[in-house]
Amino acid sequence: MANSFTRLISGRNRAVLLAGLGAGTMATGFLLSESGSLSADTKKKLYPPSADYPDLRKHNNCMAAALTPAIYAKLRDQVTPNNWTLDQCIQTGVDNPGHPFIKTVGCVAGDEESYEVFSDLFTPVIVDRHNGYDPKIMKHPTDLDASKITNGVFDEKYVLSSRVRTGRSIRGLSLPPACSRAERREVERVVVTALAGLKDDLTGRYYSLGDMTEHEQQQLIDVTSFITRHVSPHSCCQDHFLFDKPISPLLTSAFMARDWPDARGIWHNNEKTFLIWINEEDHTRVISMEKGGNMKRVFERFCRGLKQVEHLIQERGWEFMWNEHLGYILTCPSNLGTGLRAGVHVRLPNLSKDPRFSKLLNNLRLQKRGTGGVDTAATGDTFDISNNDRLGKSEVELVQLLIDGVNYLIDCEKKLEKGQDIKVPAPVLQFKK
Ligand SMILES: *[C@@H]1O[C@H](CO)[C@@H](O)[C@H](O)[C@H]1NC(C)=O
Ligand SMILES: CC(=O)N[C@H]1CO[C@H](CO)[C@@H](O)[C@@H]1O
Repeated sequence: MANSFTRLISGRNRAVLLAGLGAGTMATGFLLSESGSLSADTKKKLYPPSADYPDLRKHNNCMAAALTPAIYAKLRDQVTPNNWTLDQCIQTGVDNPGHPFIKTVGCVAGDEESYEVFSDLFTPVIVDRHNGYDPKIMKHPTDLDASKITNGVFDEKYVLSSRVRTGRSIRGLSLPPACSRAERREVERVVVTALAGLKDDLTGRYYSLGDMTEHEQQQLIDVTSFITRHVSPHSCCQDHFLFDKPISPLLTSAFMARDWPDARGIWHNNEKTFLIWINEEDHTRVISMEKGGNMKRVFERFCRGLKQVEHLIQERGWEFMWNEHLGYILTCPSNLGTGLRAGVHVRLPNLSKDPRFSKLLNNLRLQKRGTGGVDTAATGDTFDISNNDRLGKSEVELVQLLIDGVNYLIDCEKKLEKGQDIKVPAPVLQFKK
């Protein structure tokens, strides 16, 4: 009796069931009805993949563009070592068709191995999302040497604040869509223990979301409101408010809001210029930021902090998820590679009214968002300008690209102020030949 059941069920439920069986056979029926995934797995096998294929006819996302009945048939019954499935990867993209003009990503990884086991789906998604970067043949460069940056201090008449963020995942633990409560708490423990070893200007402390007092919350809102977070419509990865349980269907359909706020929190240094969010959309999100235009200093602190954090977790026997084709492994395929978004808040009242603004940003491989939320993008004078790419270029290259691009935008703004004409530059190449 026990054998025929246990063969059908996944690891986590299996442990519960076996424990239950020890308590007596009467427990079996009870545990079966409690175990959602047991019935789901059992039922699924009764139907062929063609009968399970999702209806994607109205969808505009990379997953829907890449998935075919043949890929689905091949992958539906595969699992990663953590028993994560293709259907769990794509649920967010099935439930959220996207917008006719805004192509979302439409899938997430549950663990590092998802990218390998389901590569027939993830590879075309990555090629599509990362402008032709083919992870089967191309190699991703990593470079965290901030001394290579040139012209990294902006004119503060225009640039109000500077930020660099990325994510890092702890190898061996499931990613936020798939992690158990125990794994999530282990991520928090590993990272918070390591962060306690940061020294000098990086010394700081951790605030657990569940344990925070209202006073601490308000203080942190003051800190984080400066990061200004908004919804990026382009991916499942959004910068959102820390203190609220995520309500975006892109995230909830990716199972990322479970157990909120258990094992979530934010760490920051005493100067509030180096921050790490734990167990939000990624195991960690690492942010270096300050007011003003000194992007070089922000990037220098970012690189130094990241290297120290990596060293500290390695001392305790852990490491970041990384490989030479995908770079740093994160939950959303759109963040693979560097995971890096370097951005400034910059005032461009004249240029932003010029019809060439979008083309200019496009050719410089920059992206714009409003600074007070998505709605302000069309009307405000101040924009959050950041690098568009994540994969195939190194951290140094992407930050330099942002710096050169923003300096170019500021030059254009100055020219327009004087009534002079501006030029749209030639498109920046995506990958090195
Ligand atoms: C995955 O499922 C298999 C088969 O039910 C089970 O033997 C294994 O322990 C599970 N692995 C994990 C990590 O839960
Ligand atoms: C040419 C032009 O549009 N100039 C404007 C640039 O922005 C400043 C500040 O908003 C305006 O005062 C100018 O009229």
